[in-house]
Amino acid sequence: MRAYDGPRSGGEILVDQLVAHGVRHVFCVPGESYLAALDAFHDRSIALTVCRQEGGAAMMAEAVGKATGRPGICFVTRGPGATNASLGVHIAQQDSTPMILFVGQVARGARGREAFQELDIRAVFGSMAKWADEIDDPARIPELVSRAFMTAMDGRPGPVVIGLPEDMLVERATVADTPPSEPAETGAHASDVARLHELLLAAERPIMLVGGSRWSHAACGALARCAEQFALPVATTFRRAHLFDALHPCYAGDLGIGANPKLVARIRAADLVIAVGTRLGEIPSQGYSLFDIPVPRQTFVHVHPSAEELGRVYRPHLAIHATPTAFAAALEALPAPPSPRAREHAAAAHADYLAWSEAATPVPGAVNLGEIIVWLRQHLPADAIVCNGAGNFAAWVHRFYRFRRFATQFAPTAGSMGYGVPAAAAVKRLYPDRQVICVSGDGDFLMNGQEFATAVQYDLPIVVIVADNGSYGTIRMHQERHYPGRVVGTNLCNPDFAAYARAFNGHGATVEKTADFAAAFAQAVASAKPAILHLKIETEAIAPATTLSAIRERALARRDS
Ligand SMILES: Cc1ncc(C[n+]2csc(CCOP(=O)(O)OP(=O)(O)O)c2C)c(N)n1
Ligand SMILES: [Mg+2]
Repeated sequence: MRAYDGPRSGGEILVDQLVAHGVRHVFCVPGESYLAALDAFHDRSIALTVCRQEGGAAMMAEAVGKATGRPGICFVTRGPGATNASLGVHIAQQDSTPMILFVGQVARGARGREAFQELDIRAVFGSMAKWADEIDDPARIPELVSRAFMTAMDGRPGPVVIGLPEDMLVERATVADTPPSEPAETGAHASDVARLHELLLAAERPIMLVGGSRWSHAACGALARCAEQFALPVATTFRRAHLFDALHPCYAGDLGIGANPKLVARIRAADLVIAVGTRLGEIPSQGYSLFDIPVPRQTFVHVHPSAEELGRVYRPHLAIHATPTAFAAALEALPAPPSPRAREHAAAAHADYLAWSEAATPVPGAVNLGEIIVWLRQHLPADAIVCNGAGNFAAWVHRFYRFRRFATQFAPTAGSMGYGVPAAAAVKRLYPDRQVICVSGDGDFLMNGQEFATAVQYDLPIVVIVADNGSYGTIRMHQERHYPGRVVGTNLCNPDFAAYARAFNGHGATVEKTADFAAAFAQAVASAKPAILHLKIETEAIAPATTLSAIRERALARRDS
């Protein structure tokens, strides 16, 4: 660490701060507004990944935050760069992910004149970030960067946006670096744990819902052991399936979009619901229908690392202000003689999950995405990472892929299309020895498909599966439900995605039959290049359990009745 070794430029001080905080990767699109910071990366130990669009760069940084629990770092230029990057900031907000976006800004003396590409960072990001500010004095960079790290990680993690006036970055100052910090582990109070213990022992139909961030391998392990001791069914909330081993005898399933109706019924009928780490947003609460607001019918225990989330929507019977890691450790220490009835209850919940996810459902067309996901779950190693963005194609991933380990799933609870490719590139950059798969829709892929070039540039052999149904299928589905037969603004005329891959100097292949997938996947892996497998899916095959025509017919019948 550098300390008082003579004046450094603001750019140097800043990048030295990142080094001091243990940052290994930074994602950027360059801009003339932060040249002095860019220059400082030239001879420092941080790996810089230059991206093709700031939305992609910010999503990569967000994925690093998800993977490590420490802020993912992104650098972009002022107006156009920061507004492109806002996608990743919004994901970090909704997904509770630590992330810091540094934005090159106009010179201090020009501020307020609407100078070239000037952006009011505090105003624009004020409602989206946990903290948005600018650094005006290079001597305060260590202080403010330290605060940015703590703010991004502490309590409920989230994004921080910091503006860097370009003249501040070249000004020199003498200042010491600040050492790195760790977020506070808020622990459960002994009397709350005792109360929870009583509730657990008295409950006949308990269930635990896990989600949010601030988890770790250790926390997931402790929770799994505790679930086993108490014979406590555990469901994961939307896009957090990696928090609990799908083959654990207490796993009750994925509480997301298109959740197993038996799981939803089980939660409705529960006498005790323990929500850990999750804020129970609109999707896991099944459109705010699962629990009464503000007071749930079920005895409701809410465990969250942020005091502000406790009682925000649901008034809990027992509120526990604790991180998942501290809570899981406290829970594991409790004695638990589970009754045979409790064991039966947990076994039934797991059996429901296994039955729901076991075999792919039949769908129209020659390529069944469900069968492909089942094949992947049977053939990928347990530590393989699966990324996706948003669209109906993801329903097959959520239902049929069985996540076994922490941090193997990277998907936006914010539902932002275009997340999968940048997330896959970022995690492959972090973990070059692990297999990284991205499942995309045709619409979803082209929202950030340009980052396939980044995967090629940095030699990141990810396999991207593009489920091409020629449609913004999700919206078409809603359209057929509400305006049957009136298709407008949802059809897509697509490129040859395999040729797209080859044009970028990657590997590309088209899959027209389910049976051809295994060989195509093997070839993609053997190519050792970033690869795209273009699946030709019928538009009709809109969801695992229904078709577009069936949705349309039901809607027409409703209208005519
Ligand atoms: C950035 C962004 N823009 C728009 C939407 C709204 N939206 C949700 S799903 C969807 C269509 C997804 O299409 P595709 O990726 O082809 O997947 P499909 O539903 O066809 O499987 C759209 C437009 C969104 N979620 N995110
Ligand atoms: Mg589509």
